[in-house]
Amino acid sequence: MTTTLSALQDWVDQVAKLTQPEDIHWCNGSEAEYKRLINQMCRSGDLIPLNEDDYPNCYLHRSDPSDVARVEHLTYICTRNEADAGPNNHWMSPADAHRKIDALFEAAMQGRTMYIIPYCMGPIDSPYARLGIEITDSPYVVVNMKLMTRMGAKALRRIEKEGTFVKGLHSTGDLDPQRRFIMHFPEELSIKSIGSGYGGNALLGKKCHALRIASWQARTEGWLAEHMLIVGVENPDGVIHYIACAFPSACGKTNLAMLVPPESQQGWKVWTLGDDIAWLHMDEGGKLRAINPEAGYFGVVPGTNTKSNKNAYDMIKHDTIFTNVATTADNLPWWEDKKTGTPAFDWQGRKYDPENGPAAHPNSRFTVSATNNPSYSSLADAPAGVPISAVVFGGRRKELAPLVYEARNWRHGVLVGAGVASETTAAAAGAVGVVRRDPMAMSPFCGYNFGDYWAHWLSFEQRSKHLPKIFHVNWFRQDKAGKFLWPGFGENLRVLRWIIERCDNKVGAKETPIGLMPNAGDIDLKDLDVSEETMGALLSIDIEQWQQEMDSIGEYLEGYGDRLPDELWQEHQQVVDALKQAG
Ligand code: SAT
Ligand code: MN
Repeated sequence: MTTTLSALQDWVDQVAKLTQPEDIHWCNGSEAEYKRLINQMCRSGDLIPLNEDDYPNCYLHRSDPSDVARVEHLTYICTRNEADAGPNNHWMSPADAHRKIDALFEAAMQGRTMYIIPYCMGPIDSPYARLGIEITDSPYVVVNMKLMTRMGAKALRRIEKEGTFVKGLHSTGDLDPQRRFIMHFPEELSIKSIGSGYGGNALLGKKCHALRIASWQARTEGWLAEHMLIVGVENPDGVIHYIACAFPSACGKTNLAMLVPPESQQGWKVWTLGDDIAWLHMDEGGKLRAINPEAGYFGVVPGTNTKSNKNAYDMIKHDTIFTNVATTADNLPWWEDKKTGTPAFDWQGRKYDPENGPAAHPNSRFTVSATNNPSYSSLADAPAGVPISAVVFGGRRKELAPLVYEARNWRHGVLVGAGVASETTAAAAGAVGVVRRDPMAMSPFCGYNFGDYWAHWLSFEQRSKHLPKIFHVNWFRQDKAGKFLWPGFGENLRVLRWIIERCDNKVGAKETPIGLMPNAGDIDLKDLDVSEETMGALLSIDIEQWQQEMDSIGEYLEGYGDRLPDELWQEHQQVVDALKQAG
């Protein structure tokens, strides 16, 4: 397979000349091709087949121990004007970036096969979908892209018809962290990544294309590319509300997207549209509609058990690629909190020894096709996407943020999103558990200046009177002894129900300085081991702490200088004033 599109052929020729691969393979996306690559990787040791009886068609990949998470300090946005990348990104001039990274790509594929992966982000017939080509020398990337995207011949045909596509060039290089870079050129719709084979650094359709480059495209074209799960919540009458939620990496997006209603919530059902990324477009009626650009999940494994996420537990029992989990003596995959089995070998393949830390890497991952998911919504393939009733922001906060509150209006909601902060997790290299600002959960993923991004969010208010309501949730609040106050997981449905009732104007709310909060008794606590007193603590706001929080948000926003929209300052001042009055 080659191509009729000369711009694509020219680029492939250029890349081949620079990287000097031994072979070139155009991926057609077929099952046979997937199997062939899997078998080849099993022979080379890149993949280890897992227990075929209990985990059919499941494989383990062990990455280089220095290459286990996204590397934000090596990730660059390369725009002509530095201010367009903003203080939220590392910046390098396009000329310097190309020079630096092309030197590393020189002869990088010698002795290797160069794979050309045409892919489509979004349903293949959707007007909202966007196309890309990833060139890589990693068969691990190819098989992951097969599960994560609509990849192959159909995508290539659409690329040839439309002529535009995002160019992604990737090589695992020598995996030396000193020679590792993830560079984005939004003005050229291109990405270059070298020196890592891991997830978000190497599967260029995901964070690099569907968030960093797409957020830039979205701004010029009038839509939003967001770090959000999309979930359909069906009530006992069969009415489904669709909700899009933005939480930072490893804060439970996959669990919420695949939520299993507890027994007390008779008749409620939850359908998964997406677990990580949403593209939101405004339709002719002024409604925001969401598609999930991805076709699979790249989820955190540790903590997955039949209680926390039964759907995910079952979903990853077949046709799954595991990365950096441990194994048992009978070659089953194992991870912390699996609640069954014992580890024999850790994620590095060493004999398990608790002295060496957790058996599975805390950021170990599964890759599966979304169609493996028992709660998969068939509308995940609908070209027009689904209408969004509510947008929900959230983070991991021990204190401060209540279980749930609602923004007064869209503008206030943009401030609530801009003020998101969360304790860091193992999804990115660096310290874990430190509170950092993560506006809209997009801090590592927005491909341009956050000041311009908030202005873009605010601009939607002028375009429609039917925008979703905006909420903030926090499942992670703790008491003084460090115990979680809210049970989370399936019980989060109770909070989603309040959110839906607010969208349908079926329930009232209490005005507070930070927004609208549930009245006592409006969140269903039936059959739940949460006392009225605990609920009071979950829904309490500490005025003094919030004053400090608003100061800290203000300081953060000031960093955006004159790119910060005035409306956001006004909203900030309004909350500050309300807190002062209450205090
Ligand atoms: O490594 S990924 O960026 O793909 C996963 C994540 O951090 O959410
Ligand atoms: Mn993510």
